[in-house]
Order: sequence, then C-alpha cells, then structure tokens
Amino acid sequence: MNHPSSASPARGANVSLQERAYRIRRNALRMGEVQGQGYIAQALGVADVLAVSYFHALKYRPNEPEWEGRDRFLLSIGHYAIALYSAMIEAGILPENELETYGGDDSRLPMSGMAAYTPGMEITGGSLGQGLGVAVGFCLGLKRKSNPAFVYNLLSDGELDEGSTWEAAMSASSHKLDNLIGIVDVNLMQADGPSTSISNFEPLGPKFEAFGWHVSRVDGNDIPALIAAFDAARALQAPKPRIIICDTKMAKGVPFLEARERNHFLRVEADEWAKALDVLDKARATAIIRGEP
Ligand SMILES: Cc1ncc(C[n+]2csc(CCOP(=O)(O)OP(=O)(O)O)c2C)c(N)n1
Ligand SMILES: [Mg+2]
Repeated sequence: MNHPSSASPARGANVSLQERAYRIRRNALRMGEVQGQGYIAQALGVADVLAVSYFHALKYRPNEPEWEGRDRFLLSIGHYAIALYSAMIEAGILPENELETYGGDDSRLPMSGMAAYTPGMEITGGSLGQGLGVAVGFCLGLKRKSNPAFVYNLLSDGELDEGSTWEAAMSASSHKLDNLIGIVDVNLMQADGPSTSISNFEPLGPKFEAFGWHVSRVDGNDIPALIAAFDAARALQAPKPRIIICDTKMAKGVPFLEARERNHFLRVEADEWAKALDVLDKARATAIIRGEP
C-alpha cells in the first residue's frame, strides 16, 4: 500500500520537537499535581516518543479528531493516559484548560484512557494485552476500505507478558500488515518491580523478527534517533508490520524523580511539583543558551 508522506499539522509549525517534548513533560507534571500522584514517571519517560509521534510522524486534524484520513494512535496501556493527554493538549486536540480536571469526576480526562470519554483517544486501554489485537483489526479494516492511514500502537514492556500480544503479533505478519507500526516503551519497570525480574522478554528485537516483523531499536529519549526510526518504519517497502522498540528512562528530565526506585506509581510531595517544573525549565533555558534545538 502506498502511504502519503507525513505532514504533521498542529499549531506552531516552527516549534522544535525538543520544545514539544518539554511542553508534554510540563503538561504531565501539571496534571500529576492535580492528583498528587500517578503515572508521572512513564509520562516523562515517553514524552520524546510522543513528541516525534504527534509532531513529526502522525497525520491528523486537531479540530477533527475523527477525520477518516487520520493515522490512528492506539494506547493499549491505559495507565499511560496522562502522557497521551499531555501530547494531545500540546497538539490542540484537547483544550489546555481541561488539564486541571485530570482524574476528577465528570472529567474528559480519566486516569485510565477511555475512548468514550476523550476526543482523540482511539481505544479504551487498561486491560493490558488488548491493544495489538485491536490494532490488527483496525489495519484490516483500513485496508478493506483502501484507506492508506497508518495504525500506531503504543505498548509497554510489561504488556509483553500478555500472551494475547504475541498472538496478535503473529496475526499481523500473517496478514502482511504494512500499515501497522508498533512502538514498545521499554522502561524496564512494571507494577511489581523491574520488568526483567518478572519476565525475561529479551532479546526483544529478534523475537519480533522471528514473528515476521521489521524491527528497529532506538534510545527512546533521543529525538533524532526516533525521527530516523519513524521515517524508516513508514518508508519501508515490505509487506510486513513494523515495530520500533524504544529504550526510555523513567521520569526522564527530572533527576530527583529518575532516582526513585519504585516509580511505577509515583507519590510526589506537595512542594516537589514546583521543584520538578523548575528543573525542567532550567534544563530548557540551558539548552536554549547553548543553541540546542
Ligand atoms: C491484564 C492486566 N493485568 C494486570 C494489570 C495491572 N497492571 C496495571 S499497570 C501494570 C504494569 C504493566 O507493566 P508496564 O506498563 O511496563 O509498567 P510501567 O512501565 O508503567 O511501570 C499492571 C500489571 C492490568 N492493567 N491488566
Ligand atoms: Mg514498563
């Protein structure tokens, strides 16, 4: 299938991806502060991946989230919703003033991602292991309609423990789904502790290769490397699904949070939110002074 070249829309076309990632992290911290705790470390860790997804790779119309020509971004890991809301606010799909409703009664931003509540949220995630199978269905449906859009599915390393993910992976290559781009956030953490202590998912790349996928593996906090991986995944002329394995650092960008060992569900003291925002702001100011993008 021929895919049209990517043309990411969103506001402020001249804003660098590094700046997008900074703003995504900032949104996540502001939402985290509303609840005082949450899946903050994941959001900070995956912010660069989301910046490249939403401001380089994906086609969408911020004011028309259900536009038929959009690339679909499926979040199977519902607890990462705070990360996706942060990106969608930056993209103009969600209004910034809803940020302070995060996790509240009647909010459109529940703590676990739900399609019925939130514009731009393609599926209801949360029960891990469902996303890749749903993505296969999306891909088959788009092909049947000759719709050239891509389907992206963001998975986590813990989600790979679910057998249904591997069933879907086999199905995707059986159906030669060249419109499917999986992204795995390998942050080496899960709810019960370090991922590899729970399930030995490595070597991950060769596993997907053996399942018939095109594989790339990058530092998921390296924006140029991510751009190259996303571009290659889209441009590949081969009848197979593609997976981008992203090695990320939990809580990336806020060293005192990076240092916390059990960071699956972070509790952050009231006075630490301002400190965390300050750390981000200072790092950004330093980068600007150095002339970094
Ligand atoms: C089928 C299923 N089993 C268990 C859970 C409970 N659960 C929620 S998040 C999570 C950890 C999953 O690993 P990962 O996403 O890698 O964790 P993180 O990187 O966010 O720390 C688990 C087991 C769930 N949501 N769904
Ligand atoms: Mg993890």
